[in-house]
Amino acid sequence: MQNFEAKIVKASSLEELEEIRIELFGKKGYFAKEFEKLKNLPNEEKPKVAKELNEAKNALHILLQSKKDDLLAQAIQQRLEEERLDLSLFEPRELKGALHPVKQTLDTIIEYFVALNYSIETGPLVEDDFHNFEALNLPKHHPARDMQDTFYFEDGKLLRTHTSPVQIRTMQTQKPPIRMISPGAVFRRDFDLTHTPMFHQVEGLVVEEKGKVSFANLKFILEDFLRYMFGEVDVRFRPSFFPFTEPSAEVDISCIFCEGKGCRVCSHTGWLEVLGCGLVDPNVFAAVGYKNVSGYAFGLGVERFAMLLHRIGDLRSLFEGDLRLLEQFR
Ligand code: 2U9
Repeated sequence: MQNFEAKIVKASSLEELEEIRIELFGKKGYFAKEFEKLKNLPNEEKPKVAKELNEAKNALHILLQSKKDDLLAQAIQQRLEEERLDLSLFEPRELKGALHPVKQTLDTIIEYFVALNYSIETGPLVEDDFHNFEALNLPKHHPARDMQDTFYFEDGKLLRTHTSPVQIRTMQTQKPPIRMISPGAVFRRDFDLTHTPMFHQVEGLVVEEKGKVSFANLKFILEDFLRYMFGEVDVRFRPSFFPFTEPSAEVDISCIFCEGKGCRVCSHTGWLEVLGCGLVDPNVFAAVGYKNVSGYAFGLGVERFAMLLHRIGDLRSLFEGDLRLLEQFR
């Protein structure tokens, strides 16, 4: 009996185990023979031996069954190992998407103004002369209207050259107070190292009852915004000119590359120009029929912000769709 137990335990395959089973429980097997022998025993011994035989039979049966379960599990495991699929044939490349750095920058800018309760306004890319130029105090002979700078359609419509027409449309449909930004794509006939025919702007406009907003409010908001975007930079306002604002200013931050000491990026001036702004010209308010109001406005180029924030040296790399650039922004 011991012998059988050892044999079962040592069995290394299902076939071997099956042979042992037949040897034990088959028609001509060990137990069949043993039970057969019972006949020859004296009657008084029969129950005792039969009981012992039955117990041994049951015990071996259980042992055999559990050994069979083990060997089956092993066989399955082995088959899994042997039939394992080599999925590396299908190169497990990361194809996860990412927001384009311009879009990320746009989102960062928008978040600042949304927190200050500015609304986000959008408008058509194809504009008319009135909304893109006339209402913005850009007179008929202004160089910006030149075929050289603007994409015109045959019917006189044009691709907007700034997002300012959105502010005009907003003032035409809403009463003051206005507190809005207009993010979006704009188009100019310009293509060189620092210009692309399409780029993105965010412009802002605040209009209140006359006397309620001043250049000081504009200065405060823009200084705070620029420090939100670029960290602890110095900010300076230089007098400038735009047809739609009076007075106007261009806004510089201390160079974030050399901290104002002077380097190649800031042309050794220590300053980077990042914004234009001003108080809205009265002619613009007149064009939309606003009376007794004052307001301020500003504008920025999103690609320029993205380049400064992410230290991107060449504007064109933002438009080439090269995955090696984009993968760095995941
Ligand atoms: C209305 C009134 C005033 C928007 C303004 C600028 C100054 C400006 C440039 C920055 C870099 C354009 O992207 S850029 O090339 N913008 O300097 N934009 S004030 O003024 C407005 C707009 C709309 C009704």
